[in-house]
Amino acid sequence: MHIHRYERWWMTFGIAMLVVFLLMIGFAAFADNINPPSGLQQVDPQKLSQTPPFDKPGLRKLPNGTYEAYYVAEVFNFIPATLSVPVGSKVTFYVTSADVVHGFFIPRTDINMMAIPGWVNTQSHTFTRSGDYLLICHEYCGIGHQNMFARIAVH
Ligand SMILES: [Cu+2]
Repeated sequence: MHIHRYERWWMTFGIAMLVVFLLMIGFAAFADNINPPSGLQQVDPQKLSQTPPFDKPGLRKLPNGTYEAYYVAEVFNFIPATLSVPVGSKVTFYVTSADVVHGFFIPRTDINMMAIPGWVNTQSHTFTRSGDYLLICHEYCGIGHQNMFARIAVH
């Protein structure tokens, strides 16, 4: 089979780039220790209403002054719908879903997770700027997806 010289160059280039990108991902994962956020804790989505802390979702203040926020995502709400914390607060978010896969995204922060039934995802953020933050679902979850949001007041 004859392969044109330019075709061979492009194939070599394409395969070489694939190898380079795989090495970069491997380097980031193992040498730089960059991993997807948690997702190691499991919970029964059928029994969230009886499983602490998701039986009473909301904000907890820890003795060290930081906060933990427990969220349940369900079609088409976040529970709690509103939250308020003082400026400068470090908040660790714990999120799970009661039904289907939802998104958990707070623009202007680095909080960007999936809410997956059966799993608890975790990310932390320190709110250094005051304002009203929107928490939105950014994974299409059904007919009311565009109305799925909550608010976080930082003052
Ligand atoms: Cu959604």
